[in-house]
Amino acid sequence: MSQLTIALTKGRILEETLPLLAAAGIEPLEDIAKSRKLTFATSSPEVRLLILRGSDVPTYVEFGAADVGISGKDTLLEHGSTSFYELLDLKIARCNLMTAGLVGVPTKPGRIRVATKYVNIAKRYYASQGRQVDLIKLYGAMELAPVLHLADEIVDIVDTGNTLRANGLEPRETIASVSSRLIVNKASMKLKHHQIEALIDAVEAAVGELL
Ligand code: PRT
Ligand code: MG
Repeated sequence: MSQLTIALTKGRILEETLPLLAAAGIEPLEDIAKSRKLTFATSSPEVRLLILRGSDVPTYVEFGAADVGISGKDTLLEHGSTSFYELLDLKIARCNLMTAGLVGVPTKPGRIRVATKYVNIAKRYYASQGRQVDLIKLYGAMELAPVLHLADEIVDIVDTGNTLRANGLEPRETIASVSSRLIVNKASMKLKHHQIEALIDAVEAAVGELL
């Protein structure tokens, strides 16, 4: 069998991915949390794991540096590429991509300023609504932008809504529901078809069991 490289997203997605992989018979040979390594051999000798920044996972899979990847749908939408297959919804790390603004301040008519790390998603969403926006790219703490009048609205991930509320914001519109997805490099899908099919079947069964 050939080597199969799976790119994982570190952070909260990783925590929910590892039990799924374990149920599918793939366990890292050392504790990922306690290591500074970026690649890990597994209990399945032909399978190797990469631990990446979320936004790098689609890039590794697109170029075939990894055969398979696990990514948040938000990351896939922002990456905006059809250059890999999205084959499985893992139903983990679920949340919503939403617009939000200051509580009690109605959406301004006309051109507004929107702060987000999801500039591509925001650009497409507001265009689809026929609304004119100036986008401001931020890398974190989006919730601060409306409070300090840097922006009228933000586009961000919302789960319980607690983070918005704690900062005097309210959710407005839902852009997409988000969960983590399994993606596959197009050439790998041809060249390693049986291995990848087997992996997907095993992970899909694990998703059903652990749900
Ligand atoms: O480091 P980097 O900027 O790449 O990402 P990160 O540090 O935000 O990564 P991490 O580990 O938080 O994981 C991000 C991924 O997890 C996202 O791409 C989503 O696919 C998924 N996910 C699921 C979430 C959440 N739920 C979530 N609640 N990502 C972020 N949040 C944050 C959100 O940004 C906001 O600050 O949680 C807050 C909102 O939660 P509530 O419950 O207060 O509404
Ligand atoms: Mg975070």
